[in-house]
Amino acid sequence: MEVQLPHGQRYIKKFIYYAALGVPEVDISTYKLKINGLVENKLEFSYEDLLKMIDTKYTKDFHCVTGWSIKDVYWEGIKIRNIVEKSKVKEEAKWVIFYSLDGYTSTIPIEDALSEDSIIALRINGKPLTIEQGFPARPFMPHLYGWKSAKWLTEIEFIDKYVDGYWEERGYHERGNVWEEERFKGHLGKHSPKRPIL
Ligand SMILES: Nc1nc2c(c(=O)[nH]1)N[C@H]1C(S)=C(S)[C@@H](COP(=O)(O)O)O[C@H]1N2
Ligand SMILES: [Mo]
Repeated sequence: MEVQLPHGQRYIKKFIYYAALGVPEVDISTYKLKINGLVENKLEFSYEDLLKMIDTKYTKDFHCVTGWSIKDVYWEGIKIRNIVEKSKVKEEAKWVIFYSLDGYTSTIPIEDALSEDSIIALRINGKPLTIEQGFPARPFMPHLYGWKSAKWLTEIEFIDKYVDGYWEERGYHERGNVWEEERFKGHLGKHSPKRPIL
């Protein structure tokens, strides 16, 4: 099936690696992914645990808000909704914050985290993530811009009230849907072109 490129994006051949806060050192022998916040069961997974939980393999494009996209990336990971089921997320949870080893954070609405295709990615194009790609894990939501995909993921926290992440604090959108072109806060997207300037 031919999928269209979202408005304002162009394909390039290779990922541009970003590390706003530097590339951290990862000790995989002590690494844990923590599930925290408004959950009945606080959980921790080692890298070994995560590899055993892989339930999703698909080919999806990746879109950076700066305008570059990568076509047909093969991803392998774990549906966030399956992790959510295990941890029994409470009713009050409305937002999800991803925390990274380097101090980077990103925030998304819980419904986007629960989308069928939203995963914790462990492998790209048939191989474990490289350090530059965010080894050992990063969330990937195909319908959200790439800044939401926090590399070197260490914690998923469920919260009720919205809190900015690293780029959200710098004016980027609370949700970041690529099809609605939600790049910046206060931008209502391409379906609302007549937004008045206040
Ligand atoms: N920890 C961390 N995660 C991050 C970033 C970052 O600087 N630090 N940059 C984000 C942005 S803006 C994008 S587009 C993607 C880029 O992924 P790549 O570095 O694998 O190309 O990572 C996202 N995740
Ligand atoms: Mo980005």
